[in-house]
Amino acid sequence: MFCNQCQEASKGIGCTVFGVCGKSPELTALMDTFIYSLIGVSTLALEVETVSDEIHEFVMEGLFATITNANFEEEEFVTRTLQSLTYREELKEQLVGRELPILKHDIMNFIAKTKEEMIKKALKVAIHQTENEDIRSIRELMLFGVKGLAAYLSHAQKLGYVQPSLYMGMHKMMAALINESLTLEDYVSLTLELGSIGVEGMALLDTANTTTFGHPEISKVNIGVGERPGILITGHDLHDLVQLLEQTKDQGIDIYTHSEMLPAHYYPELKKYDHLKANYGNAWHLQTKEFETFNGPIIFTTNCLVPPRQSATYQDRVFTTGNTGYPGFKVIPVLVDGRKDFSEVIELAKTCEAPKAIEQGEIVGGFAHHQVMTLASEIISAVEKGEIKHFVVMAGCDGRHKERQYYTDFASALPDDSVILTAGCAKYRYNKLNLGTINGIPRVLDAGQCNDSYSLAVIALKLKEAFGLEDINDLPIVYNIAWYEQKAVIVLLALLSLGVKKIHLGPTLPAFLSPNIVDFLVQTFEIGGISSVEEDLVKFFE
Ligand code: FSO
Ligand code: SF4
Repeated sequence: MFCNQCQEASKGIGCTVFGVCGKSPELTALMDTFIYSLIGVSTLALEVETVSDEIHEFVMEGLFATITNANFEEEEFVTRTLQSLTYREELKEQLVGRELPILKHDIMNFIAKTKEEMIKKALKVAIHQTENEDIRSIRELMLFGVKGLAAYLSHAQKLGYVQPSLYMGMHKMMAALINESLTLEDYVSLTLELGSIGVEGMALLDTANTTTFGHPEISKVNIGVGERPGILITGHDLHDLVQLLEQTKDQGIDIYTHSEMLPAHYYPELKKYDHLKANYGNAWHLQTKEFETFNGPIIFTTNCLVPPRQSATYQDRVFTTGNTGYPGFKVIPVLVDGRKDFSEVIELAKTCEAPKAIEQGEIVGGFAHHQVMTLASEIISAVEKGEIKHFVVMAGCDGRHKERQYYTDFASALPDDSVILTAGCAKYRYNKLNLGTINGIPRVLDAGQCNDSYSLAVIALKLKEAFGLEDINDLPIVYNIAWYEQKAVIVLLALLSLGVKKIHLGPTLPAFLSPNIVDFLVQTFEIGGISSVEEDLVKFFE
């Protein structure tokens, strides 16, 4: 096997024996062949007259399912690959009589009917097999970015928000991955185009979320527990959460959020449910410990699922939905009208004990662009008076490696006149540090989930306007971003496409970037890594 798509790739190069995340060589191969089949579908989608929503969504959901820590079910990818090849044949029918060279390509003709055939096929068709190191690197950058894009488009679609041009953008990027006539320069411009599509995708999701659930507002979130049994919901899918909240009303149970579901507490249309009780625990990688003490059922709506330890006691309390899957975990049924049926989870919850407290107190969040802009005059005056000297964007991901302690230390060591802007699960490294306030403005402003990094870009653009600056890079903003998986890749590409420079990316640069591509990113965007807190505090603020 070979996989290098996340920050925890073994030895900073790639997982070759077994995934650090728990992905087996067989699953890796099945995903590679599945991706190859999807590239075929996307390539055809660009050529034919009509592509059904079903096919757009199939590609989008398929990409989402291959994101790190989303789905560990081998059979799922066998089924999806078979479906993908069926769609390929249907699309090809629309091209009968046309002499397109691509129709002779293996991607349009290969057959894989069994799991074994699919696993074998991967040896030749994984994007990682691309010979030229730099083309391989940029193709991987694009593939991983497009996976992140697909995840965000999927969330928007669930709420009824679709922009067909973004589906076509997704197909265009996929088709480029096997196009041998493209030069490195072509790939560079496509990558930046992907970043712009990422901005549009995140803007669409922002509209979907804020129109459906209202604008996030300053909110205090309880991190303790109540006395009633609870259901813990994790992942990013607010559409699943609202259905769960509806179905659990007046049932004598409470709903707790975990990890990236925390920002649900900031939305008026979600926080109005009294039984949306608290946020339990921390970032995704601590789940194997935290799920032990929760006592009640747990629902995974999206990544990040960590395979349970053999000794885990919570396995028969776990449910998956959407693109998540793990052998042995129960799956939430979907009704004919598309709604999810949480009745089994609810009945199970009623038989469970209340969660055991692992923390107490509260945290404050809800600083997405709309809320921050209502505070604009206070913020601008604090900057003008010199009370706020720097904004430090510390958005992104958390992860299990010890080196991520850096982010806690960095946040603690920041001068008192700096404000952290955050989004994503990276915040758990410093959102409970009590870093205080400046003139009533908290020093950690949490915009929301990783996709709400878009909010941080909007805030930066609006501050640029408010301060009458020409360039977003003239703002007193430092970017010290942590990454883990592929959604962070689209966030990074989106920021680059908006012209943001001097982003520091850590804890390590992506393993899939070749030295030449790193050079390009350094030269063009002044991207850099991180070193020690002491050195970085000097370097970033000079
Ligand atoms: Fe992923 Fe990062 Fe959003 Fe985390 S991009 S790892 S679970 O921030 O949250 O999906
Ligand atoms: Fe390794 Fe990350 Fe790939 Fe998992 S997703 S196999 S940890 S590189």
